Amino acid sequence: MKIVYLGLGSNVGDREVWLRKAVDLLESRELRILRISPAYETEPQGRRNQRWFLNAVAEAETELFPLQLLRRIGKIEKELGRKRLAENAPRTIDIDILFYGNAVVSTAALEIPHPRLRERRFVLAPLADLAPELRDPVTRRTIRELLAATAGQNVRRADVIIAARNLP
Ligand code: PH2
Ligand code: MG
Ligand code: MG
Repeated sequence: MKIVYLGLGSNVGDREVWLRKAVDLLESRELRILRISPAYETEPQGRRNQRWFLNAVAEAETELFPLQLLRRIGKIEKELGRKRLAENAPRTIDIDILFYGNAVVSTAALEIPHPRLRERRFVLAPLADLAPELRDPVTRRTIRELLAATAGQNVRRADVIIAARNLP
């Protein structure tokens, strides 16, 4: 069993509904959702002229291997109507593997930890709510330290709760 952190983001339609549906579809015998962070309203990074995102992070326990998890995530994104029109295009749902235990994976299909998480406040703020002392296995910095280095990107706590159906 590995502890994994998944980044969730949506900026199309009813964003909080997409996040809730993603969490419900992720939950399975092989992947148990343990905790969900508060949700954040976040300024789009990269392609700026699009709607703000709703972002959150899920902590889960899984027996799926990284590529199995990636395939499962891809199916869920497809089921929730994600169309890959262009890189960084608006999306109903984006689910990214942020951390997979302490594993470092570097292949063409998959990179773990997520290669851009260290400069993304929209990932680090919700992640720091769950695991501020978690250490990035590559830079050896904690999430708290990485978050402190990303001041300036606009993220605000949103007034919505993305609880999973079956959380204890
Ligand atoms: N995802 C991206 C690119 N830019 N910006 C915000 N605020 N939130 C995201 O989830 C996001 C982004 C690529 O996946
Ligand atoms: Mg992404
Ligand atoms: Mg993605």
